[in-house]
Amino acid sequence: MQDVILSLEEVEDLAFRVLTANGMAADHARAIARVITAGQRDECQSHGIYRLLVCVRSLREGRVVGDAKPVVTDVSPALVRVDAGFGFSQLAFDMGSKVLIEKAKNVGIAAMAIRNCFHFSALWGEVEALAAAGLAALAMTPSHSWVAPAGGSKPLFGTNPLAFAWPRPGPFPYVFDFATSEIARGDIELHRRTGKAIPLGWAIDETGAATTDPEAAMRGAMLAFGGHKGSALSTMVEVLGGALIGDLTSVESQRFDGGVGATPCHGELVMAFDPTIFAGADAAAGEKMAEALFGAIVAQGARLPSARRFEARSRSLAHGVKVPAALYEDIQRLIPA
Ligand code: NDP
Ligand code: PYC
Repeated sequence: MQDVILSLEEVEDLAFRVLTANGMAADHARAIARVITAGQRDECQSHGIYRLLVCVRSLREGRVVGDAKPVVTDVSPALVRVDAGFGFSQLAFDMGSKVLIEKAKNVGIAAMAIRNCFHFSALWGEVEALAAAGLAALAMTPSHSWVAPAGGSKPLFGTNPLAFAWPRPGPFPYVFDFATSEIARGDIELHRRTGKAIPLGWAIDETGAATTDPEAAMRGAMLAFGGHKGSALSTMVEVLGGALIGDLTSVESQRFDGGVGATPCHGELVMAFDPTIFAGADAAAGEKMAEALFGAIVAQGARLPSARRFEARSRSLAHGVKVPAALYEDIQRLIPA
């Protein structure tokens, strides 16, 4: 089947129409449509327009509150909490991040705990927004228990993404953003949709044997990236992005889902650091040092994380995005006649 070519405006408009036609309030739909369009624009297929399928399932199953009003609480000089009210996370992030930025610029370091949110998006958009305000940033969130700990064979951790951004001169910050599993769950779902085998090393089946079958992988367990190291980072995401902020771990989020297959519901921790306060008079020297480091990475022929995404962004802004025709048709069908 051919791909369908859409402009970014068409993607955003389609996402908005799909969401509002399924009962989502306009403010949430706008925030989510923006994030989904950014995912498709940056050729993050697992977190672009494909996510509309799960968003709509979550809405139709009555799990997500489509018109939730996030409540922002100023907890302390360095901590803002946002109760997303069991809506999707995007509006809560947009509202809370304004306070987070202000706090980080006053105190030097600040954190935002988003609670009670359904979370499906890639985290790079969030840390990029903080870097655009001149801050370094870290973000992390649990998901559903799909990933076995290193040395184990039963699902326990979420795919638990961890993202970092460092502000740079010019349009693009330094950003990495990865699942602490070998691969995001969304990529396995996309392999299943298109009937493609997954690479060995992503997952094991229910008996604990390595598998290339996406169905068997989804019934079995995904693997943590980097063995015990990814497993430890994933544990950190569970405790900082769950236990610390008074919200659910991935096991609890899975239990809360009750087999519906909705977007995972839990919390998120976002941290921001102001280099001008940390380094003071040495901030400009610190920026130079960081630039020298990035330059030295590239000088070896290696690439910086997000370089692929930023290239995709330029391409999509100029030429629009490709959406597989079968996916496009499935999404069109989400708008009731
Ligand atoms: P990838 O493994 O595709 O990429 C991880 C990071 O590594 C990216 O920053 C990527 O940059 C970079 N990278 C990849 N190859 C290289 C290379 N050769 N040299 C240098 N850097 C490289 O991502 P994942 O599958 O782990 O995660 C995909 C997305 O899924 C993430 O955005 C994550 O936030 C999201 N996610 C969200 C979840 C949620 O609960 N909300 C759960 C799990 C994942 P580039 O993009 O430029 O290739
Ligand atoms: O792709 O692993 C994933 C994922 C989980 C929640 C949102 N994305």
